[in-house]
Amino acid sequence: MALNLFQVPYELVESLTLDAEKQGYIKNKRLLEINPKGLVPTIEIVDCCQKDGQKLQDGNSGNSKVILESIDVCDWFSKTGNIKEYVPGCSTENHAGDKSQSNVGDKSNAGGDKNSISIPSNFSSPALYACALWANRVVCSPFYRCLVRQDPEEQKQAWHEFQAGWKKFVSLLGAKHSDLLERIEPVVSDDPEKVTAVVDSYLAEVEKDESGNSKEESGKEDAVGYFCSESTPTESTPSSENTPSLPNIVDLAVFPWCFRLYVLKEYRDFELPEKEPWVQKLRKWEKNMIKHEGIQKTLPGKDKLLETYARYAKGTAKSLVGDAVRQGKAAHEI
Ligand SMILES: N[C@@H](CCC(=O)N[C@@H](CS)C(=O)NCC(=O)O)C(=O)O
Repeated sequence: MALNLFQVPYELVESLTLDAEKQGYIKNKRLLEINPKGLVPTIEIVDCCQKDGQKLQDGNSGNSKVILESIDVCDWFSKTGNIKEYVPGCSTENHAGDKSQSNVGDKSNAGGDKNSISIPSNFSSPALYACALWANRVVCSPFYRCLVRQDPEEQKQAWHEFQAGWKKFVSLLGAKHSDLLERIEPVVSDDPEKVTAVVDSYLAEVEKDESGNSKEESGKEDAVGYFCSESTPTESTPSSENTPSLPNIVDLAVFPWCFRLYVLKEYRDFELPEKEPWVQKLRKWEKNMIKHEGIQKTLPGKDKLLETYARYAKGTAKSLVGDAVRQGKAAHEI
């Protein structure tokens, strides 16, 4: 998603192929060389350019740099500021929203001058990164537990946690919550529990402030915002004039688990209470996320996803994630 959103040219290498029993994966040899866990996404930047005279090796071999973990990939991009300094063939213009996507996914076009790859400074920060890890814990991990665990009581418990995670995320949409990031900053490199505690105490204050004032922001169709940040672009905002506001690292971290909600309906008959205001807000956020062409392009076909998750739902999937969750670990711990 981040690569598409910022129009970073890349070559997609499908690295997980189903085995003959269709339960486990045959993993690409190069993937296992650069990421012994064999998890995707794994990004390899070959022929890395120099930055301030220093090659970006970071323990990786030669001139290539490897980045593991989806959240770290997003964070790395934001740290580079301007990708062109690192990725061969990138152009030098300023960021131009997410209008033209012509070279995405097509290495042969890498080098086109039309595309510009400068990452907005508010895409990630130490506090947002910590929040992305938090969001991943409260949303992604319960999703896998709903699906992989076979005990109906455990599934229900996980569904309860999954909804609670989403409810918290939704409560933190919009620029008015940017204060939270200041509170997170002092605990970013600490125990993740501290980040959770700061988020929860902030949410308790928000709830207290808002009690008695339960009116939803009706009428402000697109004013939902992103995680702790400003509103999304509306249909009427011409993206050619201003750089439209983009989702940040936290929005990207959780979006796949919103898009996959129908999987839980299909296999567990779990459904969000669509009429509740927080779910409506979540759906508006989802709609705004999908408005970005770069995000749209990453969406897998719904039937394909159902097929992929069927073996997780039956508890037969042989994969690092499937095995870990079956053994009682959280998906974010692998
Ligand atoms: N924490 C990792 C998780 C990645 C992950 O779970 N990837 C799955 C596909 S979405 C995978 O590679 N599965 C193969 C396996 O479990 O063996 C991240 O966010 O990048």
